[in-house]
Amino acid sequence: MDFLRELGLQHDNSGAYNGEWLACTGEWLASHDPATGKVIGRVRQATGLEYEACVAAAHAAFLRWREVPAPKRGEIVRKLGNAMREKKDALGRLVTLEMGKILQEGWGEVQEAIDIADFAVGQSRMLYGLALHSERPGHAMREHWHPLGAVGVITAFNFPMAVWAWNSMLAYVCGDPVVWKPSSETPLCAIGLTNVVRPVLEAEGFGALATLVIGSGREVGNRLLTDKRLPLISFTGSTGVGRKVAVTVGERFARSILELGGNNGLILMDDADLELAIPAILFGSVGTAGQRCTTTRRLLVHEKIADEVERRLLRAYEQVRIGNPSHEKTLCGPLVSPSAVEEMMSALAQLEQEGGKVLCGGERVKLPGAEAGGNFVQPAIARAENHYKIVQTETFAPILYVIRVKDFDDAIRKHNDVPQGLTSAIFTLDVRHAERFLSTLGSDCGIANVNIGTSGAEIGGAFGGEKETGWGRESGSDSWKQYMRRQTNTVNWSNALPLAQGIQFG
Ligand code: UN1
Repeated sequence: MDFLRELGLQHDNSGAYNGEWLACTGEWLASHDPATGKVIGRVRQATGLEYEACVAAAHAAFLRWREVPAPKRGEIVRKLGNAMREKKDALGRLVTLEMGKILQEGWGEVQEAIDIADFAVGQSRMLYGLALHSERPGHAMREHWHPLGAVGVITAFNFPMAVWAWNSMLAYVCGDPVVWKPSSETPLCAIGLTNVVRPVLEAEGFGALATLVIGSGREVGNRLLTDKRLPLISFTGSTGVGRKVAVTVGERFARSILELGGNNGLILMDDADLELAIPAILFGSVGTAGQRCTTTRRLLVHEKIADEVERRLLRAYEQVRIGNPSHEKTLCGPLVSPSAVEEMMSALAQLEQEGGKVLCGGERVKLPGAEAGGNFVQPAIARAENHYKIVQTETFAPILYVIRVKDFDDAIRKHNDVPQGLTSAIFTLDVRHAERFLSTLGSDCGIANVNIGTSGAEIGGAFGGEKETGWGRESGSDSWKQYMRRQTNTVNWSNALPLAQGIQFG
C-alpha cells in the first residue's frame, strides 16, 4: 500500500515524537485493519521516560512560541493546512484502513482538518480583546488574551485526525503547543498525520508543537492529567473516563474541554418532509457504522406517521451495502474492534429483555475474503421506549431506536429525558415547532438543527454538549478563547490616584 509509505509509515514505528522520533522503551502495540483483522503495523509505545522528554520539549517550545506574533503563527498554520491538503488522499485512505470508516468519510475527515486550519489562519488576526470605559478619569481599561501553555489533547478512535486538528490548529494560533495522546485503536493515523505536519514545523524550528505520545492510560494518560505544565486538557471519549478527567484536572485547577458521550435524538413531526428526513436519518444512524458522537440513536417519531416511516426506513436499510470500507459502493464499514461487535449484540439482547423489538439487522456479518476477522454487523432498527435503560445509554454501534410520540410536547419531553446532551434535530415545516425546538423550552443539547440530521456538523460552529456530554466547545465560533488566558488591564494615565468605588483612603 503506497499511501502508507507516502505517510512515512513502516511496519515498526516509534510511538513518541517531540521534534524528532524517539527510541521508545514501552510495549509493542499492534494496529489491526477492522475489515480483515490483519495487523497493519506495530508501534513501540512510550513509557514515563519518553513522556517526560515529550512534555519537557513541548513546554520549552511554548516559551519560544508564545513570543511569535499571532499572525506569524497563523502563517505557519496556513502551511500546515496546505501540507494536509497535499496529502488528503493518502491520509483519508489511512483513516479508512485503520479506523474502518468508508473512504468518502475518510476524506471528509481530512477535509475537516484542512477546514479548521483555514479557519485558524483567519482567527490568528482576530484574537480580539476589548477596550473598556473606566469609571475613573484618566484611566484606560482593556482585556487582552495571552497564550496559555502546552495543551494535552486526548482523542478517540472514531475521528483519529480531525479532532486533533480542531484542537491543534486553534492552539497553535493561540500560542500553545500540543501534546497528543491518540486512541490505542488508531496509532498509525496519529503517526501518519504527524509525519505530514512535522516537516513544516521542523523547518520553523518548532517540531515540538506537534508532540505525540502513544501509550497506555497508565503510562501516559494519567501523567497528562496531573501534569502542571499542561494548563488545559482536551478529552474526547466516554462519559466514564471523562468523569475521571474532569475531577483529576479540576483538582489542580487546570481547565478541561470534554466531548463525551452523545445520545442524539431526531424528532420527526407529522408534517416532516420525508424526502429529506429519511436520507438524513440513514446518514445519521448508519454513517461511520454508528460510531460518531453525533450518530442519530433515537428517532422520536409522531405516531401518525410512524408506520410509514418504519416502512421507508426498512426499505432504505435493505439497500445499505456492508463491506470493505475502501470499496466505492460500500455504505457501512466494520466496527472498530471485536469487542465493539460484542457490545452491540449485548445492547440488542438487553433491549429485547426490556420489551423492545428489533425490526431489522443486528446480526454479525461474515464477508467472503475476510476470513481472518472483520467486525461487520447489519445495522439495526428497533422499536423501543425512551425510558429503557439501554436507550438511556450510548452504545457505539449502528442501532436506531424508534420511539413513538403523541405530539410536540411529548417529543420534547422524551427527547430531553436522557443523561447526555450533544446533538439534536427536528424535521418539521411548522415554524412554531421549529423555533420552539431551538428556544429555551426546546432541545437541551449543545447543537440543535432543523431539517438537518444530528451528525455532520461544519467546523465553523462551536462543537460540544451539555449534561453528561461534558463541557467546553471545540472547533469554530469563539472556541479559541479556551486556549488562551484572559488578562484585564487598567492603565492610569492621569496624575492623580482615584480609587474605584469612590473610596477615600487616608
Ligand atoms: C465525533 O463524533 O467525535 O459533526 C465528532 C460530526 C463531525 C464530527 C463528529 N463533524 O459528525
